[in-house]
Amino acid sequence: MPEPARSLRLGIAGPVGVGKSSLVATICRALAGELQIGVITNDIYTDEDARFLRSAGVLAPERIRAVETGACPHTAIRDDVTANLLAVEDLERDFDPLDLVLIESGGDNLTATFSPALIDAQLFVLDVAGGGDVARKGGPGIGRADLLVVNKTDLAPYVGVDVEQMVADALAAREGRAVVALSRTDEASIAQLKSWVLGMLEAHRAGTHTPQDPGPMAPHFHADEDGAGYIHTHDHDHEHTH
Ligand SMILES: Nc1nc2c(ncn2[C@@H]2O[C@H](COP(=O)(O)OP(=O)(O)OP(=O)(O)O)[C@@H](O)[C@H]2O)c(=O)[nH]1
Ligand SMILES: [Mg+2]
Repeated sequence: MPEPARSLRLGIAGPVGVGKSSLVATICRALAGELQIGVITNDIYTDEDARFLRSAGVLAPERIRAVETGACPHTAIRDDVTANLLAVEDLERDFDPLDLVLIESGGDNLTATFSPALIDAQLFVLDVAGGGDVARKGGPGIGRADLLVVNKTDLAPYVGVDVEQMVADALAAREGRAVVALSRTDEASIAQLKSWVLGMLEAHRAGTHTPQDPGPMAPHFHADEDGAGYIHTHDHDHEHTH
């Protein structure tokens, strides 16, 4: 079967500090020997995540590019993906042929997921330090991202979280979709993550994977400058400002 020219575009979303950049570094470390990889990071005000990844030495520094969103991260991965899409296409052109492009969202909240206009598949990341209950609470990323990662399992004993229970809750919330319990210090868990990425790449190339939209954000409140505010939703396709 002919391989499509385009890379697998893999999004990584999840709340602030759950270990998204570290996970990108882990994937690069595990796969840079066998795949051609590029990385796009999204930060609100800085290019700090791109600098962290360059200094980790897991990829040639020029293969790691930053998009400064200047706004809520979900705006740039869901509502108007233009800046990210241009960055991905530039990378793909400059390093043709790439196998895999990893796009890290800025840390947002439980409702932020990638639009399938930007990515082919997405990971949603939680960490045990955020609390064992979070997986049960659900939301579009937890429920319907292609893979849910329960990260930093090495910290579980220190924060009193039962990882097995958290994974069981996640599996129940996900109706059987994949969950990986991960720690950057646990090689077996890294092997599981690697094999999931390779499986997704194979499905992408074979044309058997259909990108899914995990769903719109829930209606939410925005404050106005005068102290009042308004509730709005994202359950429409057109662009808007925020
Ligand atoms: N113990 C432990 N710490 C981890 C692990 N992965 C990441 N961390 C730490 O968690 C903190 C946050 O990691 P990052 O990778 O920067 O998290 P992030 O989700 O990219 O953060 P933002 O981009 O700011 O939302 C750092 O101090 C990491 O060293 C892990 O597997 N175990
Ligand atoms: Mg980060």
